[in-house]
Amino acid sequence: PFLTSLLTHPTFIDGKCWTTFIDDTPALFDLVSSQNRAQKLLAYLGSSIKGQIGEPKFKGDIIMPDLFDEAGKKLDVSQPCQKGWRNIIVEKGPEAFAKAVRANKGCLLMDTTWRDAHQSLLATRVRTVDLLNIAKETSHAYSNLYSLECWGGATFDVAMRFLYEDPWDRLRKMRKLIPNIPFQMLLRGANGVAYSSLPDNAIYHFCEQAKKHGVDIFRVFDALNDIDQLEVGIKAVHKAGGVVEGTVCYSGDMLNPHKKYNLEYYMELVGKLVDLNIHILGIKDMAGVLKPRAATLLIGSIRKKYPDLPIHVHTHDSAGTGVASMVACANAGADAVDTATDSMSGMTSQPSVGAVLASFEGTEHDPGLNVNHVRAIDTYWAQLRLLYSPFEAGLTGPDSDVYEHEIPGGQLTNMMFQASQLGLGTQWAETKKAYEQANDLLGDIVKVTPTSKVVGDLAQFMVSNKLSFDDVQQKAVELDFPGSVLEFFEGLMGQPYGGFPEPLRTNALRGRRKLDKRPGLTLEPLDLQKIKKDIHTKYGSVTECDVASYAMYPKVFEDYRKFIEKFGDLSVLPTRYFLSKPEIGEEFHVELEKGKVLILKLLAIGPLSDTTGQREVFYEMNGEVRQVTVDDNN
Ligand code: 3PY
Ligand code: ZN
Repeated sequence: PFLTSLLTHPTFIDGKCWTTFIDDTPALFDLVSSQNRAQKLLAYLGSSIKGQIGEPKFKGDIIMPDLFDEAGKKLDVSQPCQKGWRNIIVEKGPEAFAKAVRANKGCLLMDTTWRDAHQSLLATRVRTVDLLNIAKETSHAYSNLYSLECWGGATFDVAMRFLYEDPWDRLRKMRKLIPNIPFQMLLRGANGVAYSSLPDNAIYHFCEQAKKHGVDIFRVFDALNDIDQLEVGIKAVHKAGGVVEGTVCYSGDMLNPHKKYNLEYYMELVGKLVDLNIHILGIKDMAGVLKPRAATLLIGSIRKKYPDLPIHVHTHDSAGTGVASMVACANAGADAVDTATDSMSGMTSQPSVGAVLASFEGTEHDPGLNVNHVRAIDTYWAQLRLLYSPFEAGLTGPDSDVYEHEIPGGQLTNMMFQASQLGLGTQWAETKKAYEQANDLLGDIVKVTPTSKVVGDLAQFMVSNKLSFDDVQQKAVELDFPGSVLEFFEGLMGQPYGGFPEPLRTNALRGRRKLDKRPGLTLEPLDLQKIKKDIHTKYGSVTECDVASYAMYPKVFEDYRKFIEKFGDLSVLPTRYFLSKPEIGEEFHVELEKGKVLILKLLAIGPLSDTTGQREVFYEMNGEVRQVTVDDNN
């Protein structure tokens, strides 16, 4: 390609080449690099010939919404909106922001569409390009949001593992297009965005990068509400200068006097969080089990004891009571609640923004959003939901059984998806029952990533081995428990409230260690300088963000870097072609970078060779025929 680039350069053709022409003409290399990128892209497109991901239900061009002002004049959204709550954070800092939120009359909203909603409905698969395409409009339509939840949780690992994207790149690009709305992320306390505890220095380093590259508000939780684990994340966010939303995970049913987690438990935990100087209190109802009357009692009690503490409530709409619960929270004194755009809401996701706005209409809770703008943005998401249809779990309605099994929203969708893929539809009821029993066996623990996985793994283990509650207790010494269950019993996820169940823990561990303090105290600090050097040696370039990614997910990060070495940056590829193959003869465009557009057409797919396991795929690229050899086995 370099030779072609040189031989076709106008200066070369004119015979006016000078000796340093190559050195003085970096555009030659640009061309080489775009040709390389184009070839890598074709290789990826060729590999999708197998159609390994799935056919979206939506295939046309996405129609972008227009926003209109009160007088019916079209709003100019060519530039991002500059007005919003983030200005207070930037100009005056987290304390001033917390005060302003508390002083605000209405009940503000956080939009979860960019994180939890797609994590809970579409296996976290929404790609950066589809977020960026609606970013400027969102900055205008949602300018009065408390925050836009758009990072952390599962998005971090899924971005690299399944979307072949750099989560940091996503963060920086979103930030550029939405300067006015606070960005919120979900931080799993001492686990960062990973599934088990990391050395403290990795958490501090991660939070520093996250704040630097665009996160404003950090919702810090721990999957067992273990205050020592929470403290690590909270201190790291304080140090980084972020807004600390210290969070209580709500579990069980505090209205039921026989249940473990009662009002007293929650009030004590809130007290401990307040002592850690949190700016905002988060109440995280990850399974959607906070019934309206419980919401009134819980939020009302916190409000009474801590009149100055801003309260932000999160729920999932699994049973269908999400809107009623959020209204109850607002009535009881919550300052902000979570919703998702209508077409990405409901069931395992958050309650719909349209329904909450309608419920707040004419009350003192007005969140200050323009309903028409909110609905206009939803027309975009309705199309995206169809575009991502291969990741739908096939939920058909609410599930009030959640009050018994307490499976968190995202996990419920995942488990259903797996059950339907395995053709275990009939075993689904059994799996839910087993989940409930597994939770009881483990001591009725708080269930959210990563402890929800422990309960889910034990439930599946019980179903597939036909083990009853009593069987597990009686045969524990001889059972090969799933790894996550053993890690939990070892204490690698922190200490559960009320302690570990005995003798099950001892019988299952069979001599393995038992931690009685937070795991971080026994972990050696990561050598971040060495990680940086190693990445540089292996891949030629490295940033502090890469180091943070590696610290969270060493293997996933390395696989991602190898993948992009082979196929290049796929973030430029429209989602339709990222997910599935084009039709023969279908023309489509890919903008490699501003002004460098590839016009592509799939011409033909050759037969599979028995001897090599490969096939030839033919494309037309900017008018020229290109051929790629595709390995059908990778
Ligand atoms: C996560 O940790 O990713 C969650 O969404 C927990 O609710
Ligand atoms: Zn959630």
